[in-house]
Amino acid sequence: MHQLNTDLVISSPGRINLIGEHTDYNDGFVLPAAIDKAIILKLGKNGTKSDCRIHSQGFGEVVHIDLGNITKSNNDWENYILGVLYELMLLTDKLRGFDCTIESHLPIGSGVSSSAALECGLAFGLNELFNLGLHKWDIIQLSQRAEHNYVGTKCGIMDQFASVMGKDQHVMLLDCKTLDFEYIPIEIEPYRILLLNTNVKHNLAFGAYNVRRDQCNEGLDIVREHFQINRSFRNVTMDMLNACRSEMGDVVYNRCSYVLQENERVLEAVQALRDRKMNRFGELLYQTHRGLSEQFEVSCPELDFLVDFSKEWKEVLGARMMGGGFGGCTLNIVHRDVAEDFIKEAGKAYKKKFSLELSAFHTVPSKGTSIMEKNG
Ligand code: GAF
Repeated sequence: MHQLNTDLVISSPGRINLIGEHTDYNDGFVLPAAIDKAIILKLGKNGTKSDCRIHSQGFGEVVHIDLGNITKSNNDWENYILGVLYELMLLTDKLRGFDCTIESHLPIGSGVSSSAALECGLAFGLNELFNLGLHKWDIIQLSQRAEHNYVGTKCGIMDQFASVMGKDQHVMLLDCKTLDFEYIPIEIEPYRILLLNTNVKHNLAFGAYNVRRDQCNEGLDIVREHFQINRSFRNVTMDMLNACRSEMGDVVYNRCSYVLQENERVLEAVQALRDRKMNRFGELLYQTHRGLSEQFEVSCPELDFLVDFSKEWKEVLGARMMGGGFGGCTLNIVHRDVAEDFIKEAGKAYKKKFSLELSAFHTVPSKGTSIMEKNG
């Protein structure tokens, strides 16, 4: 293999989301943070006009991409790269050939959004390398478009936002309608944020995400046939939903009522954090999990099992599935004194039930995408 050039090293973190799931693409509220685990991208100009050499250490392969001929690949991870390059080429003519080595410290498919970390890290790094003059919001939004157009997931803005905008020891309350956001210090001693990774990703996940989005839109359209409101979920009330319930049918009604309730929970959770009412904060996480499992139907037996298991521990204030669903991690708020025992016991019970290994990691809210090293 050729020696790849490195002028710049970028760290692009994964994210957690404390509360506010499946609300981002419904103009709602979310409360994410970047985490202390990241994808590292080593980038350098290679002197060519359009030849990009991308080396994924995890997949052990080097792919060549011609900037003059960007088309979708059958290779999933490559589409994240191709999507970002495609979107960048629409915005600028300053991009030239480059080398990139990708080293991931994020568990793939675990719900901490390695995909957004990769997209944003690449866009951020190329912006720096070629002086493209993009702002952070350009990077966030073009990375989201890359995922829509090249990967095919019609994701919201949360993951890309969290990866780029993260701040040490803070979570972020983002209003996905206005894109206003606020940093909120996270002072939860003696509790810890613990992720339990089911190590499963049910293949339903991909299509089901877009289906949920369509169902929410369908509900919104039905409400708008009866009430004069602008096309945003934020203008919908529970009374409106109830008035349209029979027309919507149970499935669409359940999706929409979940979204309205979840938005309220996010705001209440922020207040609980500010008031240091950690017990209430934990209860809200359990409520969210129930909504995701029963109304939004994006959980799975492995996630439900872990959340139920956590309820047997009074030192665990709350737990819920995190991210898009159908696998990945649960997020747990655990007293530091029992964290190790909890991990051990959860691992044993999980293995007994599913014959699968559980992995666990603590996270702390951390800074967003940043430059680790720059040569010259
Ligand atoms: C995935 C998506 F990418 C996010 O935009 C968000 O919708 C999340 O699922 C669910 O809250 O991570």
